[in-house]
Amino acid sequence: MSSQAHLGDVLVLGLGRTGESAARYLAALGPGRVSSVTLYGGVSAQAGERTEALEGAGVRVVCGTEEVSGSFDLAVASPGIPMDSAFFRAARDCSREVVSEPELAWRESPERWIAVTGTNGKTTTTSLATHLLREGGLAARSVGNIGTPPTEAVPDRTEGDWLVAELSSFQLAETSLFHPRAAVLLNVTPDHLEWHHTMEAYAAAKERAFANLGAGDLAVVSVDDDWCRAVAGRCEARGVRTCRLSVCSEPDAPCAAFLREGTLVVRLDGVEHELLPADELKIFGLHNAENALAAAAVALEAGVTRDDVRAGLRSFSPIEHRIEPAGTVAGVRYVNDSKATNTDSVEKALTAFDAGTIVVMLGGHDKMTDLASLAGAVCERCRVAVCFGEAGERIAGALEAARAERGSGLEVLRAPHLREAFSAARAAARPGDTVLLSPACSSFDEFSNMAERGRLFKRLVSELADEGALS
Ligand code: UMA
Repeated sequence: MSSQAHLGDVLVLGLGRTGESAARYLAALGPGRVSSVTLYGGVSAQAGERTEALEGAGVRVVCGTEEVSGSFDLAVASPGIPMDSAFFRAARDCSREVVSEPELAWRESPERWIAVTGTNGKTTTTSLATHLLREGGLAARSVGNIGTPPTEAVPDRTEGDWLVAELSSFQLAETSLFHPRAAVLLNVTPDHLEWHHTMEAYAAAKERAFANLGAGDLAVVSVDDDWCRAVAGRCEARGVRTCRLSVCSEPDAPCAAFLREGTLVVRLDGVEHELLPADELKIFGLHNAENALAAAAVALEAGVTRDDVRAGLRSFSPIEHRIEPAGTVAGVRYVNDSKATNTDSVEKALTAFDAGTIVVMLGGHDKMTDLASLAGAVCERCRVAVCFGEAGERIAGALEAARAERGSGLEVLRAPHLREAFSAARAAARPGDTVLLSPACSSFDEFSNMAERGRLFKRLVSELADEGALS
């Protein structure tokens, strides 16, 4: 299933999941396709079992430096390494071309890719699209930012299977030939500005998913925010079949995905597929109806029948750490939304619960994003906010300012870390309330990643349930 171009001397940057997978994939191609594979792990990378295993597979590994030397035909960069970093620049200076790992995987095996991007909702949409394809009897695998580097999936591909790739702006920024059969853009709101510096650069990276789409492909693009609407317009102007995605209106276009009186409807080339009422989905909130519409559109495009799409939409459960029900104790519902690492994601999560019944837990590593819009939404929808971690004080300050401005009754509490924040939230919650961990921050001040933070939250809920059972 792979192309036969000779790749020459290849450089791999980064020793995380991406770098390891790319290096292994390349080394396994053998001398017929690759002359050499060199991996630079960066300053923080250290020699150990992983590097020994890679060396055993034929990869030359260099750790502890960002000063790349040599001459390479191709470099494959890990997404976490910013394009303007000294490490990336050093690699670019000695390579004929630098690509991201999904671009390499696509070049090797370009058939039947679906790309999903956007600031929020990517993971849910990717998982749901994979689920719907499988419901329709097609082999499908989720890859990319969701966790499995695409090069890990390429060698196992079988005839007729699909790769549904969740792609971050980092991964898309270094694509050039990438050409999926369908691509989804859910939304563009401020995030990762420390990597891209400007919203224009961030949005342009996301738009790269559509750069090579043609008339026979399908672009599924939200028209509910300005950045995305502009992308939809540009796709249409180029003659790309564009499915206008909206949960606010019914787009007047031959391809569209929207809600009609609360029911999910996808129209492809003028043919309407009425799916099911949004309140029959197990994933809550308007943004999840949008994710479901996008996933349904690409599944129908791939040939899944309306009945199978319907059945799959009905059976799909929330994914871990994304508005994930974590249990109800003493009449209080606990919800783990640890994956909400930016303000827009939290604002969306808040719409999934009744206003005035939410005790929200906010905080973590401070990304220094603007908090005005979040603070307004929290005042509008929450009864209590517990602010914790490195960003806790800044968030509490923003909430108090918004409260004074709006005259809202929001109670603002402070706690040093997640554990204490959980205790404060539990104490403040009344039966019928929802305690929602939707932190608006990354987790790195206290945890290795957002999954660890979400797991601690869930453990605290189950300890509470156990205490309740004993008392
Ligand atoms: N490194 C440096 N300098 C840097 C950054 C990284 O030297 O400034 C090197 C180090 O060797 C480090 C390695 O690169 O060990 C790590 O590479 P990486 O940060 O690109 O991480 P990977 O382990 O390869 O994981 C990446 C994605 N990570 C990022 O984009 C930061 C994972 O997304 C993805 O699941 C994985 O590839 C497989 O495709 C995670 C993520 O946080 C979930 N994504 C961001 C998000 O969702 O907000 C975009």
